[in-house]
Amino acid sequence: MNLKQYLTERTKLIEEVLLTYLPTLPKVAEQLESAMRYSLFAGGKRIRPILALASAEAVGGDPQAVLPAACALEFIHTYSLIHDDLPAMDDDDWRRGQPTNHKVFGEAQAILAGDALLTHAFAILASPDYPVPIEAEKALRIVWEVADAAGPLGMVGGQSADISQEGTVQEYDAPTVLRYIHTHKTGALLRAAVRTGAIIAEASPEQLAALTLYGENLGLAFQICDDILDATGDPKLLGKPVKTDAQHKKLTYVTVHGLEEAKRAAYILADQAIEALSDFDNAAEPLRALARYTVERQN
Ligand code: GRG
Repeated sequence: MNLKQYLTERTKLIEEVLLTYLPTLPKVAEQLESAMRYSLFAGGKRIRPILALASAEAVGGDPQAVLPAACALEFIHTYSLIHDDLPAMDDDDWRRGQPTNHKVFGEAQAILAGDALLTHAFAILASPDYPVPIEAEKALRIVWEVADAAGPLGMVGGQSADISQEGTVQEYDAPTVLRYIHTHKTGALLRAAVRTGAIIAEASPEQLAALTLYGENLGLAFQICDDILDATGDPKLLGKPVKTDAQHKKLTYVTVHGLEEAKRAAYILADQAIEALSDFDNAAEPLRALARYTVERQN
């Protein structure tokens, strides 16, 4: 399959729908709308929504039915990046080749933009205006899946662990802590993307288990590649400075296991993700191609 064309088409579709979910605010709150729009349309790869759509496709579902959940995941991802860049967290000035949200709108509006994107994601998920009707019970299950992945048992827990271990690595069992950080900070939302697509598309329990395994392996591979790119990537392609993990004394796969082992682990995990789909037919080809792309990407 032509992954480049697939990604272009999917990105276009997702961006059209994302725009419809961006709330229009009155003039007094226009700063908030602008700050939300700025980061939502700053050139992200849209991996999480694309995974949700591809997962639905893999079980013969209608990608249209997944679009609200896919967009909600991108809202949450965007909030996490805005907050992660704040001075209180990573204090980054650049993301995706552009000044970070707080550099343009100030810290207060950046915090609020993150808050608004997170909260609005759940308004999208719980809205009665689904383009393809969805049963209330299924909608509630999706809300739970996303909340669980984004909150203290998922991404926020992982981010907290990541911040609290900075510079204190010797006090912990580094590989175990690293695994917790990776599976929670990054893995949980990617796993949820794959699962929500599958659940909305009525995957069987066996299909859901296989797709969950795919999502877990992909999530780990994705974060290990992020660590590799921070250590060795091209800042022009990444749109942000590199080697910041070392500056922040972050625990990364590269610092804990070394660069060669990180590359090896990423490829093994991508292979395991693909292997998890062995009972799926050609409809899962986009997911297989996405696993390969995850470990070959340059940004
Ligand atoms: C602030 C609650 C909170 C969480 C932050 C996402 C995150 C957790 C931190 C960002 C820093 C980082 C490197 C996280 C790992 C996840 C990751 C690789 C994020 C970047 O995702 P991409 O590559 O980003 O999908 P784009 O720019 O393509 O949208």
